[in-house]
Amino acid sequence: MRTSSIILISLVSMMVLAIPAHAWVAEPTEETGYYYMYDDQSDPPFDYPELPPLPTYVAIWDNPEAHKLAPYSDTPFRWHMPDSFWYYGQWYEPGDNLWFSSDGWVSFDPAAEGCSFPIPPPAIPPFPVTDVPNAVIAPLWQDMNPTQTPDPTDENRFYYLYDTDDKNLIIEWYRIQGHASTHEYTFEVVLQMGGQDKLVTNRDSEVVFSYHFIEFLYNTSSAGWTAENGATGFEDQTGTHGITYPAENLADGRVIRMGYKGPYTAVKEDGVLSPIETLSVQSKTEGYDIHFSLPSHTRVKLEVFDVTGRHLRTLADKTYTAGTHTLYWNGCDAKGRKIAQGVYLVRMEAGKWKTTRKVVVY
Ligand SMILES: [Ca+2]
Ligand SMILES: [Ca+2]
Repeated sequence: MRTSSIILISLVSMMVLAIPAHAWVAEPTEETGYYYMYDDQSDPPFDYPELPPLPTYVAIWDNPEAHKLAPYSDTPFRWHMPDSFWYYGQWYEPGDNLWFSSDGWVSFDPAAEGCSFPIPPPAIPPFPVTDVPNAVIAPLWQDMNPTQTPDPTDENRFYYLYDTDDKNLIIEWYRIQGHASTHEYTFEVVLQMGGQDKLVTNRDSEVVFSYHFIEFLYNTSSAGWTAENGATGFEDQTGTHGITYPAENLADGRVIRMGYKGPYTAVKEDGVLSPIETLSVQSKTEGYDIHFSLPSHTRVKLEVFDVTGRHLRTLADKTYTAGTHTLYWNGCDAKGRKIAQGVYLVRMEAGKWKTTRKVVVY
């Protein structure tokens, strides 16, 4: 009896140990630059908004539409962004660059051009790292060596694919080898782009939420997944805020997601949000409420256009005080006629900022 109790207790302990305690959430705080991270769907980081399920690993190295990156050196590849991405309170827009490194990271920082970003293991520092480049997103920062095997092999290479429909950028390091060993690692980073459509403001809960996700996906490591494999994490544009993910929690099939959630009211001239991030159009039974916030006294022009660019009405053209404002639009054009069903654009010019929101009239 006593023996079986001990066996039972041992089994329970083993089961507890066998269930990976990976749920790891960093609540959006000043310290983390409002990013959060989680890797376990059963433990979402907050109630609002609903998040799509975590993706699963989809290899791209054998996809004929994927680009194989060359030359096979540590010189980062400069990619011109086709769509916008919101990262640590900054917009990166079409035509801006994102650099991909064979060493398991990407960066928005122009200092990444030609940068080898040293400090290889075993001196793996946690993120953030003030050394340039900054704005680094690293699924597995290690001193990889993709020159160890000659082309045309597909292994020990990295690839990227931009899905224009889903606006997903996928970068895969495929059986990439560590510099100091023959260990191979296969993993991905996915950036969900999509411009302002992916930015949501919710006045009720007073948050701004961005669906510009960053996802790290892990496939296999011939060395297993240990803290010695490299650094996993991301940092802001100054390299002073960031999050390190405990590398010993990585595993085959693990997915980590990061996104943005910040307070709606955090509107500062030099701070997190500009008026363009706060503009929202809320449909009412009759007409629309247009909300926006200003960091200071600002001249604001709000106009309605149809999708062909035809001007229908000026809703406002005056100076507003700092703070949050709501403007009602009855859904009529300048002559007081109800506008027809269709898609319209509300354009705001607020000081140096310009932005538009789509409005669907039913
Ligand atoms: Ca840095
Ligand atoms: Ca390297």
